[in-house]
Amino acid sequence: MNGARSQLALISAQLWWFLFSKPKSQQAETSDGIQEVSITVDGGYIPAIVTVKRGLPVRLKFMRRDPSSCLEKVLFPDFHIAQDLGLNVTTPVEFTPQTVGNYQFSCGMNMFHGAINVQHKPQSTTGQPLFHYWDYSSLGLAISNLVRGKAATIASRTLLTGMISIP
Ligand SMILES: [Cu+2]
Repeated sequence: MNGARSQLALISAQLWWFLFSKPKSQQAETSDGIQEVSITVDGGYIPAIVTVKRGLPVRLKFMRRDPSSCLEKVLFPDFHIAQDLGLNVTTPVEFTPQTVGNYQFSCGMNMFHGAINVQHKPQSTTGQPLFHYWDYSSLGLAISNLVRGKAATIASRTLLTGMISIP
């Protein structure tokens, strides 16, 4: 059963990812009422996911180290921001998210991506939450694959039984 084996491998990979991978997420630090995060632009955005609180100004400090023109612009469509990033300088991008949600940003060509995760409650300073929303979606995917894999196994078994019982 090659299909079942590859299905199992996929599920294992997803479970492994769910349990052990650390999302490259960073929580903004608030000083003087502004939530600040430094983002390095180098072959993408580091960190690519920034967690902030709703209703407080956000200042993302982009330090572009990547000379490729691909990353010379950063777009925040939800906040109507298109910002040019100078090479080897820090360029601030500021906005105040009023609604809880996940807001994507990208390079000018929509090739590299990041996201601002706007949360409702103030974050505890003692540590990151254990699981994030994308972990749940990943677990959901793994479970749905597991269920689909089971269903496929049952279906093929039923089919096989049916074929054998036919004289
Ligand atoms: Cu690009």
